[in-house]
Amino acid sequence: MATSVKSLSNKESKLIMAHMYVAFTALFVGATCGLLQTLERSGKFTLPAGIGYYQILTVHGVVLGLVLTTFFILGFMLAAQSKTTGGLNKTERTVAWIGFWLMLVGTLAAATMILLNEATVLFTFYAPLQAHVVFYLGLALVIVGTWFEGFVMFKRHARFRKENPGERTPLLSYMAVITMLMWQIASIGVAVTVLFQMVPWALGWVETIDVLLSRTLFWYFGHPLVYFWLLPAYMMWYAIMPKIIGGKIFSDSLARFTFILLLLFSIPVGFHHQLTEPGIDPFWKFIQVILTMVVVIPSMMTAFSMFATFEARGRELGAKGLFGWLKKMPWKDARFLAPFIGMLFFIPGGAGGIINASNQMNQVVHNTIWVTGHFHLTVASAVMLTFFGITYWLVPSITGRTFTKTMNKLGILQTILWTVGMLIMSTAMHWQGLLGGPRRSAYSEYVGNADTAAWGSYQIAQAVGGSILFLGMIVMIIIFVNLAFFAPKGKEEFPIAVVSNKAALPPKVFENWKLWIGVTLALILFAYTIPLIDIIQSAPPGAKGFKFW
Ligand code: HAS
Ligand code: CU
Repeated sequence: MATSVKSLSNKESKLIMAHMYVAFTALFVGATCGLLQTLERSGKFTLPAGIGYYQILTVHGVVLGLVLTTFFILGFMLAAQSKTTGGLNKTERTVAWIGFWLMLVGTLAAATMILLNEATVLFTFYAPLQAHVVFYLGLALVIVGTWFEGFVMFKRHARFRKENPGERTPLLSYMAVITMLMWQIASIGVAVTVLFQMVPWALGWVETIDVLLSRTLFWYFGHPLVYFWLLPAYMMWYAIMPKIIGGKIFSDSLARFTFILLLLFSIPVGFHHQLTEPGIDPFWKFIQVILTMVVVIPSMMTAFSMFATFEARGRELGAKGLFGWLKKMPWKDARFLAPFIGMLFFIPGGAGGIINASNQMNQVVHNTIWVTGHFHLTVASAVMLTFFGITYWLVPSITGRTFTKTMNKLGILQTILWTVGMLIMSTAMHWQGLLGGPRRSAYSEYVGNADTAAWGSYQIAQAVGGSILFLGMIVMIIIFVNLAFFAPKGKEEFPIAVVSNKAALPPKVFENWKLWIGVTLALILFAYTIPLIDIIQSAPPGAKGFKFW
């Protein structure tokens, strides 16, 4: 049966927990830097020992945006896939371990360079800022490591299909495959700019770099990167949330179709990060903005599915009216509360995204701290609260422990702290952004300017929010350590929901991978070929490397 939950071998549990240890170490380091940033920007605090604001900001972005997410996501997806398909064989496990070690060595190399102040280039490592070559090589290793783990997931899915012909493939495995397909295709872009542009330039083999080309290759990867964070949260919303509220998956086929659309449309949209960048033909910016609006649709479908799931369950329990289901939800269960609040955050987060993608409005918000507010609603709230919710059952079910009532209470407290902290911080960021407050910038005092004087109170609010978030992070670490090492032994459920309509098998074409990869590549070629030719042919003289720190 595709939907039954399988048990994992000890060897596989080790593999998954290895990912989680790195992820939560990253949470601790990254969120601590986050606190320091908000304090510094408040103007009331100066970093000690000559540590630079931008160095801390680089640690924060790289460690949370790239390390925490990637390790958590791969660990979670390996677990979800194994629980539904029946686990990895020895070769698959070995390949996954190779991937893990490549990622870890790459992470440590990049992190060392940042700590040595040799790579203070922020998480987007935009040229012409130039880092130490080891930083770039470290990033490349991380990417290559993820490819190994991605291939393991492809292989595991294919093996399930071969061993169970004609059966519905497990939804979570299907979703993991789509997520990794999107990731592998997208990360080729960043690998190319890192290996062929940045490494030779950082080594001094070439003197200059084509800045626009490198940023374009980065954003070809950068937007799917944010969906690489989001899709695993969607996996939880579609396939696990229904089980936690005692319901069923509203529609398995709709969920799969949503993921197909996300694969097709997440990549050919990178220009919406470059709308203010000169050198890209406005026509192609316009095309990619339209494609951006198309990639919003599967998220709208997700919102619809989630409402349907909640309402169906609510009505089963006797709820009436449009929002009667709200009263029937398990509010006291942290496994529900955290991801549910995540969903609520995603409503303004997504709306903000549509504002960003609208050309004229982008001119107002681009490079202001509004954008920082946007991604703290999306990745740092919607996604992270969902990941915290996942941790509450994932970790104990793997370590053979239980999520006790006390820990559940702490989980509720952590959700409240995160919610309040993020509401204060991200609202202040959005508002200050509308007043022109810059992003990616330390505290600055433009004395005597009436416009900028208004920023101060918002920066204080961000420090207040940041401090509450720091407390939330500490509570989360306490819960994680408890679940990993100290909670009482027992059997924690790995909640996987069943489909409401078992008879309706998903259309066969959904597993036609050649077709979906083909359409994805065709869309990418359509959106990128001509503008890339333009960019390369009319490139201005390249830029020398700069180290401003
Ligand atoms: Fe974004 C910048 C556009 C989604 C992350 N974004 C960023 C950056 C990050 C980021 C990190 O067009 C900064 C990068 C940098 O450093 O420069 N974004 C969008 C659009 C969407 C979007 C159109 N972003 C995300 C997600 C992210 C993320 C997801 C991370 C996880 N973003 C942009 C643009 C920029 C940008 C521009 C560049 C700005 C600039 O100028 O630099 C959309 O995909 C959003 C669609 C989402 C929805 C919401 C659906 C709602 C759901 C919840 C349902 C709730 C329920 C509960 C069921 C339409 C699914 C209901 C219960 C009740 C009681 C009501
Ligand atoms: Cu984007």
